[in-house]
Amino acid sequence: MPMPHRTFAEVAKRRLVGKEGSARVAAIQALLSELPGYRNGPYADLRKWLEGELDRTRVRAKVVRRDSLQVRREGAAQIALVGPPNAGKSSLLQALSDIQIRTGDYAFTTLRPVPALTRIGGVLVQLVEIPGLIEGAHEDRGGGRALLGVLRNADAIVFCHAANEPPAALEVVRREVAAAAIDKPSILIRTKADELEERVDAPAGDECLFVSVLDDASLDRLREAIWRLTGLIRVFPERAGARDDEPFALPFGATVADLADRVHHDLGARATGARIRGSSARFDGQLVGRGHVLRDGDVVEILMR
Ligand SMILES: Nc1nc2c(ncn2[C@@H]2O[C@H](COP(=O)(O)OP(=O)(O)OP(=O)(O)O)[C@@H](O)[C@H]2O)c(=O)[nH]1
Ligand SMILES: [Mg+2]
Repeated sequence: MPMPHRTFAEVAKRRLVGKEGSARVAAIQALLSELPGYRNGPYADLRKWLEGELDRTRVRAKVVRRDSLQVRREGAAQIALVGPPNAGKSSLLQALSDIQIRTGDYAFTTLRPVPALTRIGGVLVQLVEIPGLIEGAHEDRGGGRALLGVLRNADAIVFCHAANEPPAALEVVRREVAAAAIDKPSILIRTKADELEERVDAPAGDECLFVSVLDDASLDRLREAIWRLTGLIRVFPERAGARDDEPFALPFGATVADLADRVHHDLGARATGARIRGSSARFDGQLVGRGHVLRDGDVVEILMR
């Protein structure tokens, strides 16, 4: 008995998320070999889609070699890690996701933007290490213009700076970002906090977080700070009394109708309101209209005509 085609499509998407190049090709080929061989109907459509993905992946692999700076957006938001060389950006990327990346105790270990997906409270967020922003980057020194171009596409920035280094190196990077007229929501983190003999205060006016890849609690705080930076909210639909494990990520200010629309476009028009629990509810099980504004963490049972 083959897997229902809808389930197969879900499984396929899950297995491909975050994969590029040869890993993606291998995953697609494995999926194709598992697909029942019908020549018509939904399985044939899936086969066509997978074969198309195979071609697109191979084309991308070639393009990537020529113009390695493009980063394909994935996940609910794209957050750039920016900072001086050797600040520990790659180490953070590695600690927050399952990619393998070179880290090293010297400058310019990473030469190209590197994306990685991290899961925050059930939502995938894409992190991108932006390497090598040196003085004069906005005038294209060190290929800076293309790197800044990648940064321009991001939704927000995490400035990374080693806690035991003087702030001058970070200032260089910040000046280049400002000179390129890139102005996005950002936070500052002080990395390698485990190397500090005693905790120093953050510069006034900055939201600043001390992080060490050796300290899981600090990484959890960083995840939450990154989530706040996305400006998104996580909302859990509830069906037949059971809460979905995977939340939907919606823009700040989203309503019950917006959630219904995302769950299924059919539902958007049909939703009359919802029964909600969570911080936007005055009490558990409150009945609200379709225009009710949701908050992060709400559990929502959509009611419809
Ligand atoms: N003690 C300690 N060392 C760290 C931490 N994070 C990174 N490092 C070390 O700092 C060095 C630089 O780390 P990377 O992650 O390569 O830094 P990067 O910012 O990606 O550097 P470039 O790609 O060269 O710009 C490596 O030797 C890491 O092992 C940390 O939290 N604690
Ligand atoms: Mg690096």
